[in-house]
Amino acid sequence: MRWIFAHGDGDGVTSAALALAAVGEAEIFFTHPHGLYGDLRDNVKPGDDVIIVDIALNESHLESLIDIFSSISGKGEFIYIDHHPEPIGLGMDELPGIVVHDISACAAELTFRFFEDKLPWEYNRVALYGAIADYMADTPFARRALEDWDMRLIYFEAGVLSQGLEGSRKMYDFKRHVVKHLSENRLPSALSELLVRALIESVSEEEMIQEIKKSLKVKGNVAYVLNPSGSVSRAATYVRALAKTRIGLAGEVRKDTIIMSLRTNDEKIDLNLMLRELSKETPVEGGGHKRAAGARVPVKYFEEFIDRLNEEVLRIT
Ligand SMILES: [Mn+2]
Repeated sequence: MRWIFAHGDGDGVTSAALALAAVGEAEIFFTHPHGLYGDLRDNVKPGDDVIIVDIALNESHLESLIDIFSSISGKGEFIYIDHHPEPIGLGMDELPGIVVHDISACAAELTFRFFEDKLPWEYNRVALYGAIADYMADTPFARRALEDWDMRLIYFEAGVLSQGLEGSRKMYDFKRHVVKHLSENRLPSALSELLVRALIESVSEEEMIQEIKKSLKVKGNVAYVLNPSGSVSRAATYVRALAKTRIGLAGEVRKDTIIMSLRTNDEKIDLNLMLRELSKETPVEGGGHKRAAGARVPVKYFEEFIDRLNEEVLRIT
């Protein structure tokens, strides 16, 4: 059996579609850094082939992950493709199996380039949708690929895909259907359910912006909003822009944990590094990219967490 483990966002879905188109058949499983270890352990049987795309490696599960990667790659084919910064204290060349790791491009671009000899050139537009979804369309590959198409069509389709997926967060069967659809290089807008979800998502995003204006809070250099009506990753961007702070944070309270997205547009701030450092000494689990990251923080630690972020901002700037 062959598995593709992927993130459920635009970059993850397009990466999975490209990998599926290249290998022909596979079970698609959506996961995230926090769940990767458990999902591999509970699903992969000895001898299975595994491709992982667009999933960062978490500090907290690192040793178990390396063990399970070794046991998978000992009996089957194991390919890990990712673009998130590597975990502190691990060189990516220490990982077993085939590792494609580059933080300068999105996972869909890396996946397309890795499987390029197995894919018709027209699949470069699937990689472009992923690149646009992950705000990483300004790479030499993406600029060149865009020359093969009309930019406005590609951006429209990438927008339908990103908005549509944002509006179908936990609908894994639907997302598997999207992967299959894209693996045939069919247009996102040709999938009517995706198109309708994209339209609904855009309207509710507009409503959410109005709502954030009223409910945002500012503490030092951090503006935040809890339980926005839409996606926390979008809300984090809007809360920062509306409050004109250096960091925007939006979180969803789930029992005693806040699951959040953080965004900055400040060149000097590296959110991934800040969160990974905090993960080592506080009950925070988080990471991602320099400008865009995610974290899980206990509710009772939230206020102190905001203070720690503010201290870090003051320390580095
Ligand atoms: Mn990505």
